Amino acid sequence: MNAFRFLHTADLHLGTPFSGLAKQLPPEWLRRVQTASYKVFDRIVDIALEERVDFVTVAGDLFDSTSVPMAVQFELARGFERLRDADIRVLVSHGNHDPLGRLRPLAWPDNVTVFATAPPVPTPDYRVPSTVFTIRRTRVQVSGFSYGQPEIYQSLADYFERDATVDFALGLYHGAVGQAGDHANYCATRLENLLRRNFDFWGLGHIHKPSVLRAHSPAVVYPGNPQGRHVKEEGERGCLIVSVDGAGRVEMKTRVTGTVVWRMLEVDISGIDDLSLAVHMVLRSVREAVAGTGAAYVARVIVKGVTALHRDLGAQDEFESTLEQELMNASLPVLLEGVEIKTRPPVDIDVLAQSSEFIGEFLRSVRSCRGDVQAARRFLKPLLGEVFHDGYDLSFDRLSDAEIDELLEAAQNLVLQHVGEGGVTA
Ligand SMILES: [Mn+2]
Repeated sequence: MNAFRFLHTADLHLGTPFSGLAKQLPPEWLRRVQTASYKVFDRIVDIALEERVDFVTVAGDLFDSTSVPMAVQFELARGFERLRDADIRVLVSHGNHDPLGRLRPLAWPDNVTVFATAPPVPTPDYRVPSTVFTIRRTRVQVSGFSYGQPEIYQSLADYFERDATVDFALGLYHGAVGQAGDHANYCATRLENLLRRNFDFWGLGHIHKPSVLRAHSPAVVYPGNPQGRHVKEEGERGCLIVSVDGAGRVEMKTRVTGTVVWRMLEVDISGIDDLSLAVHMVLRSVREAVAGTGAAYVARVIVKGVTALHRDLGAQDEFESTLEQELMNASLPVLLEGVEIKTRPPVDIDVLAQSSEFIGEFLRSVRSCRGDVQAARRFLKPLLGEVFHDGYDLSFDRLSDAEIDELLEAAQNLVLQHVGEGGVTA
């Protein structure tokens, strides 16, 4: 076989409305983030042309939803045309966000292959659709399926079949391989199930955090979404350039695509008892995080540590606007998305916990909850049921163990802030 290369991406979520950010970001930054997301396919096309790849694969969630603005569909078509003009074919599978058949009818140029939908419950004779093409006398198979509805739970790994005549077989799989983390368990399967199919490369989609589940023979990779959409999708984002040599060996590199980078910055101010030093430390950590990449950043700053400033920082809004002002003065390309204060006052919690007053009882119950997450859930659910009502993202039961622990710590810190004031004494 001869060497070739391709670009793999997934989870572009074109047309994402960023409804949650409208309140948090000033209008010009909201526009910047929106543009970054709408234009991400353009940057991917630029990279494909620059890297002279032979084809491009997309493993689902090209669109954020089936009701994206029509203009977004046309913009995508223009990107496909630029690839067609460079003789680059595109292989697309649709995911849970953009199930096939629910989108407006708009024909793509003829360099684009869209994989047909998989039945939600396949019959034993079902096979995932494949297309085979030749690049400089090398026969390449790409197999993939589209979602025809927003939810498919069954693993489809066993329905991939290698064509015996090809030099290289590539599978596109939009779903949860191994641990799904925060993502829904769609098409949940295990790495072993994919490995059994004797393919040479698995281009995954669905999980937005980039991760290499296996580096070679075969490589199994989540490229991550090429543009983060909120602070939990932090860090530089990109697409994968995969080079295959004459022996079928795979080499991967990431090309950065995101122009707005989200950052979660933890700053430990333990022992600092002067506000200007605290602000200085935050600024230094921001400066280090954004050094020399040319991207625009949106950062959430988390201030932690044991400090006598704990009570002063309790006026979070004031600290946030001060930081905003100081960041602006330092002319760093950073917008503050928010500030979380997770400091603790320099008090001896062990001593306080022995108190027979409210504070002792409070600290003891926090401690016992933190030692037993099931007990914590039983204790907190009736108290927080009103706050975390049963919406998709807001239900109490969807909180992870780590989030429960964070809540408990935040409650403890809030109460400790008032130690020494009237009513809360050791
Ligand atoms: Mn997705």
